[in-house]
Amino acid sequence: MSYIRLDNLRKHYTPQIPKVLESLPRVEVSTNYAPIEESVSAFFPATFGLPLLELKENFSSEELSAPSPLNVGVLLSGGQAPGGHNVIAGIFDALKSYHPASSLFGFLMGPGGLLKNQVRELTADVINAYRNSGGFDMIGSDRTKLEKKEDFDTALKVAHGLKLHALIIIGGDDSNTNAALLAEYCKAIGDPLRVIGCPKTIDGDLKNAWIEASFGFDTCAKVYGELIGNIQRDCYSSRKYWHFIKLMGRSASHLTLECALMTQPNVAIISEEIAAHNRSLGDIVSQLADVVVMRSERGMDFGSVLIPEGLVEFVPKMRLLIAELNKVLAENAHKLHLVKRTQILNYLAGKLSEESASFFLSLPKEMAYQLSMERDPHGNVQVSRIEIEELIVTMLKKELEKRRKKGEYKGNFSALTHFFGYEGRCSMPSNFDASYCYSLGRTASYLAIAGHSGYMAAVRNLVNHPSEWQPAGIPLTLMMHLEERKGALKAVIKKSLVDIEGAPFRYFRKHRHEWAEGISYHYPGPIQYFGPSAVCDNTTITLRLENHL
Ligand code: FBP
Repeated sequence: MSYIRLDNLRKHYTPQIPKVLESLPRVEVSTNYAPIEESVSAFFPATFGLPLLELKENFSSEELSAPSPLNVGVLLSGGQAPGGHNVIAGIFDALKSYHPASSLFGFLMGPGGLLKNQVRELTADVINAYRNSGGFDMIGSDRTKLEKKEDFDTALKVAHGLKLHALIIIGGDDSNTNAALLAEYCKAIGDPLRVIGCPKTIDGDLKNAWIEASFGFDTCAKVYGELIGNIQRDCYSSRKYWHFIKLMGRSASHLTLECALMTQPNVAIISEEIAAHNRSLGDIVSQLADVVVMRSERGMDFGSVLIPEGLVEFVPKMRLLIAELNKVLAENAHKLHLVKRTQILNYLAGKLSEESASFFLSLPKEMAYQLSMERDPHGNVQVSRIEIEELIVTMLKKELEKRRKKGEYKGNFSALTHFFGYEGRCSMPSNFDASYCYSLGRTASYLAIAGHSGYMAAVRNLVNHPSEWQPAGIPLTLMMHLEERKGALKAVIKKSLVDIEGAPFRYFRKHRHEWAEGISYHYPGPIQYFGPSAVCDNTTITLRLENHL
C-alpha cells in the first residue's frame, strides 16, 4: 500500500473561483449606493470618495490584448490566518496570466521587511510549494506600523528600487488603515504606486456592509470547534469535570459565538453582551455559579464554558483599569526597566486612580503582571497572554464554597482550563478559505492591473457556490470612522464587534438556556477536505445566519 501525506496532496487542490475571475475581468464602477462618513474626508483629501468597483466577466477579446508586465510587491501583516499563502498564489497566478513576464516580490517579515528592503522574488517554484498550506512562513509577518511620513518615504524608495507598480498589503483593520494612509500619501505626492489591501484576521472583526468575512475565520473556528467538541465528548463520557475554554479573538467575540453555534456548550460568554449590560466579573461568576448549581442538582457535575480572550477589555472595571494602565505604561515607558519586578505592581498602582489601584492590587498577582505587560506596536493589550479563565475559575470556586456553606450547593466542582489560540491560526485552510483566499488574491491583482489604488479586494455572496461569488473593490476610506487613538482623533477602519441584535447572537440567545440545562453538545469533528460538498465546502454558521439561511 502506498502512503501519501495530506499536506503534499493538498498542494494539488484547485481552489474554486467565481466565473468572473477565470480570465481577466472588466473592472467597472458600481451603481450601488454607499453611504459615506464625511468626517473621514479631512484625513484623506486625495482618496476620499472613490467609487465602489465591481469585477465583471470580460467577453471582449480586444481588451485582453497588449498588456505589459507588472511588478507587484506583497506583504503579510499581523497575526497569522489560514489561507494567507493562497492569497499570494492568487495574486501570482493572475499576474502571470495577465503577462508571463510580470513579477511578484514578497517582503520578508511583514511591513518591517518592507522598510528594511528585505525581499525575495516569488517564483512559480516557491508559490507551488505553499499552495493551500497554512501559516505565513512563505514570507513571514510582523506588526510594524506604517504610518509616519518617513515610513512612507522609505517604503516608496524600496518600491521604486524594485520598479513596483503596486503593493498589496494582506492584513487586519490596522494594517489596512495603514494601506489607506500609504495610498493617500502616494496620490497626494503624485506617486503612481497602487496600494491594495486584503481582509485578513481569524478574529472575524474586519467585516462590514461590503466585506462579508475576513479570511482565516472559517478555518480557525472549525479547528477550535473540533477541539471543543472532543472535549465535550470527553466531559460527557467521564462526567466529572467542568471545562473552561478560552478562545482567541482579540476584541470581538465572533470566534466564541461561532464556536458556540457549532458545539452548543453549556455556557458561552459573549463580551459584547457583558459590555452592553454593564456586567462585572462578579456578575459573570454569579451566573456561572447558578448554572453549576442547577446542573449539579440534576446530577450533572460537569459542563463546558467558552470564554472569549478579549473579555477583560469588556468588563467595565477592567476596561477602566486597562485604559489607565495603557496611559501609565506609555508615560513611564522610559523608566520602567529601573523598577524591580517585586515592586512593579505597587509602583504602577501608585499612578492609578484610587478605584483602579485597589482593583488592580486585589487581582491575583500573576494576572496583574499579565495586565502590565508591554503593549503590541498598535497599542493593544496582549489578551492572549492574560489568563482570564484562571481568574474566573478561582472566583467561581470561592462563590461555590460560599453557596455550599449556606446549604445551596452540594456538588463536586472539578475544573480544567484550556486556551485554544495559536493552534488554530496556521492550520491548513478549509476548502472555503482556500478558495476564498485564492479569489481575494486574484481580485487584488486585477484591481492593481486596472490601475486602482486605495481599495480593499473583496469577494461577496459567500454563502453561495464559489462560481457565483462576486469580486469587488471597496474604497478603504469607506470603511473608516473616527476613533481616539493615543489621545488624538484618527480615521481608522472600523472593527466589527458581535451585534447582539444580529441573527447569529439572537439564535444563540434563543437556545442557550436549553444548552445550559442539559446535554445538547455537538461534536463537529475535524475539517474535511474531500467528500460530499455539503460537508467539505460549507462556511460558518455565522455567515449562514447572517444571510437568513
Ligand atoms: P490580527 O488582528 O493581526 O489578525 O491578529 C489577531 C490575533 O490572532 C488575535 O486573535 C490575538 O489576540 C493576537 O493576534 C495574538 O497576537 P500575537 O501573535 O502577537 O501573540
